[in-house]
Amino acid sequence: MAAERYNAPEREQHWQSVWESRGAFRTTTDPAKPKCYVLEMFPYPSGRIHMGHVRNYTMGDVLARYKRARGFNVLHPMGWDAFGMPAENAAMERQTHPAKWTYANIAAMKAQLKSMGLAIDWTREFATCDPSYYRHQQRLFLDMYAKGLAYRRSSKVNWDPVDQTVLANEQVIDGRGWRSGALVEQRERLQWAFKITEFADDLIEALGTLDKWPEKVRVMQENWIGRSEGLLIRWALDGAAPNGATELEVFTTRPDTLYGASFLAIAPDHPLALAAAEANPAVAAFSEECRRMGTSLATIESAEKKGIDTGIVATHPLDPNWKLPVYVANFILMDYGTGAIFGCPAHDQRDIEFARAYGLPVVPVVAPTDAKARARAIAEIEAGTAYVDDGVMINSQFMDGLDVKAAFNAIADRLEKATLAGKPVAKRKINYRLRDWGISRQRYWGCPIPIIHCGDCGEVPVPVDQLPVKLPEDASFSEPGNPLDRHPTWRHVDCPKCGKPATRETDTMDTFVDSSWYFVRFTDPNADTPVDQAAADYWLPVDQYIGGIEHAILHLLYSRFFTRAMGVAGHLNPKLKEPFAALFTQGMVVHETYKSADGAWLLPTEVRFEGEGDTRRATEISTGKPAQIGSIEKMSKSKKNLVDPDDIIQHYGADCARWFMLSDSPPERDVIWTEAGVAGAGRFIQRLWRLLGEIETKAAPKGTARPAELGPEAMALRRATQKTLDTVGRNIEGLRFNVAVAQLYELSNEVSAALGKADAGLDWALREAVEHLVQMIGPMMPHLAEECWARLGYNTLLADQPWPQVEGALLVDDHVTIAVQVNGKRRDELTVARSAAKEEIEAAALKLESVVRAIEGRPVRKVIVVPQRIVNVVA
Ligand code: ANZ
Ligand code: ZN
Repeated sequence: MAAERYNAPEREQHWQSVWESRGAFRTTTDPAKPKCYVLEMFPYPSGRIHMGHVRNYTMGDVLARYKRARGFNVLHPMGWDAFGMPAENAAMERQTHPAKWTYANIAAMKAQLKSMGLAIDWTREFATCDPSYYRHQQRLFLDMYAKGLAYRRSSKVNWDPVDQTVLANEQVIDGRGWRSGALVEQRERLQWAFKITEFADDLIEALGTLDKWPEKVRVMQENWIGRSEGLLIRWALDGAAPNGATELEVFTTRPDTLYGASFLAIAPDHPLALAAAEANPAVAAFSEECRRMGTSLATIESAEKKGIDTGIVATHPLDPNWKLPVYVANFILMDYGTGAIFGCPAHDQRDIEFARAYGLPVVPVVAPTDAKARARAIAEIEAGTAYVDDGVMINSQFMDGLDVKAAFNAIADRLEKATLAGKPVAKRKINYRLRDWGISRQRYWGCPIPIIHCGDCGEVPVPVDQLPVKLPEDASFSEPGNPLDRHPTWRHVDCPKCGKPATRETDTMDTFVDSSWYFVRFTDPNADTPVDQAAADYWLPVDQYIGGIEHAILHLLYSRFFTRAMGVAGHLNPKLKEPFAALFTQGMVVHETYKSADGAWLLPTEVRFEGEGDTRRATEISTGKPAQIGSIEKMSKSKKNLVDPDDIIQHYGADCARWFMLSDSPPERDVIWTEAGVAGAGRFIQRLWRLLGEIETKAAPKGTARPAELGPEAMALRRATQKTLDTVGRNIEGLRFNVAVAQLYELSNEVSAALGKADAGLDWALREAVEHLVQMIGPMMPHLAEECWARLGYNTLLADQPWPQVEGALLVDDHVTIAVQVNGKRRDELTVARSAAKEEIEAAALKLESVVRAIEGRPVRKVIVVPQRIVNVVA
């Protein structure tokens, strides 16, 4: 019989429409059933899905389908992270409306995702730009505002003096406005923020409970929050400080190094620096230069350390005769600690660079105990590298010989008792690197902040029954700046409190706000309130969250904050702290790169290949000239090493793409996409399809009762089947998809091999093996599995079938290997049935060639058999 080919693209469409018409993946809240919430990070509707999406959503889908088969009520939703700059840029460039552009992209991407055959409950779909979603976000904002978790404060923005507008960080390119090219200024402006610092400690503490998160993500979060235990130290200033200041407070995590101090430094915006600038034009000019450099951490870290002596003099807290200069310096941030430091060059790299530039003393006060190591450390300090490791104190009077930690405590105790102007010189202080989350954006395509400003009443919340505050549809995008600001009518409203003319807030929310609670909304996307309590209580937390490592910090931290803030604001059970019980960060999809003879990047579809291995050559199809095969890199538009998921799905089918994505590398690692790899997956699909054809004549009919007698071949196949069933299940559960795939390849080989054999009950064992095989590939290649299931004679949906029960008894290997000795000396080993009788084992041992040789013809006096362990022949 000539096997017909499996026509994946055609059959996939068929099964997708069957699932859709039967509502196969619709989910309801059902507290009687155990639940499992599987979520992949929702996409930004850029217009087309890329291979990274294919990988991400395939993984989630395998888990969702598997959990469903295991009897869980599975929530596996999809939506769109739809606000943001690209839509607004498109509007500016192409005279289209951001909404039009966004919804067109959503339609296109939704069709693509559907073609992947994902088991998603599409009835729960929403886009964050739908007023029916952001209306609830505005409600959350108001309730957080009422609890003091949302507030307005003055903070810095990038100001484009030519376009007269605030710029987002990504619109500042090399210090200039992306559009005007003007030098960007830092301006203070009232902006909205969420009080994430309120939970700083808890956000660190609770990381310890997230045992199903990657260690590296927990570390990144911890570093971002950046808790440091230190000391606030007040330094007396000598008489002539410009604003009459008599003291300067610094924050330090290393008070132990106080005897190595050689200068103080303050941020350009520190009040003392501002006063010094007024008195001294050189200080003013320097501060201005710092402001222009910007305040991003990266620029500050990498810039040359520069400063200017203010002429102000401070007195060392432990020695009234020790005077230190106060500098304004470019590496001191105003919004960390107190915006002022004491510099100890020997033990801080920034300080040593600074000290060497300005001829300040460098005195080591910490050193390793080992003499050689100490000499090396001191030599390195002299050469300009700070010593930042642990050690013992030197040159530090009463602290000499103490380790760093003991010295910290000794000096903290002493300074807490000492006084300056009647108050303690120092106090212990915990500082966080984490800042409150500034959410104001001067953009159109975001969620409007529901506040009205009234000349008499100040900030007035928009009454809840007037939500949503909708974006005006008739905005113009032809000019720079915020379209909401210049809209002729939108911002003008009456004050809800006093009725006088007032204005709306025109800032919109950072799009990270939208993605900080979408997973909550999925639990009941139609609720009248932001959250349906019963639904949220049942579904949350998300049991498995899957996404890219690029969201390891902000998105996850903001979501963790929101979960807590929504608890405080009465929208979530306050007992729920953590939104994502388990997190998985998948690797990237990478691909070879190609360049034409004249150095231009080429798409994979623009080159042709000959040969293999060392002789593999590429040719540019259009010119016939040789092309260069470059390194393997993350798929990107700029390097053109892209493969279009649509092409793959149309050519090979979604199952093939899914299978290859899963098979080739562990999911946390990068996967190298190759044409040969996909083609291999395609061949496996056809092989399985042929196998189904072959077993039609060789396997027992559907529903045949298990025969009384099963020969050894039948038993071996049964054991292989059950073992695979067991391990594949556990490997899917553990997200080790590539291992599960390898095991399925193996089982299909065993089935093929068994086709050529004859044994009692083998036809029955074949039927079992193939049915289970089909069920096991179900989560990974769901269309092919449905097709096979039908071919096996079922008219049910495979997607509705429970995962087969493992027969535990068959997992225990029923053979044992035992050692064979002759006169106490090990000579060989023997594999026998676990149930073998003593006589059987004895006979088998005596037949072994190695035993016969060792006996050398002597009579066997005795054979001692310890079942399942050892045989000793005494001769
Ligand atoms: C003296 C000292 C000696 C310091 C030494 C370090 C090493 P973390 O751990 O990140 O909290 N610092 C304090 N405020 C600063 C600011 N606003 N801008 C720039 N640097 C600032 O860092 C705390 C340390 O960073 C503090 O401890 C301070 O320098 C500096 F051998 O004080 B240290
Ligand atoms: Zn008013």
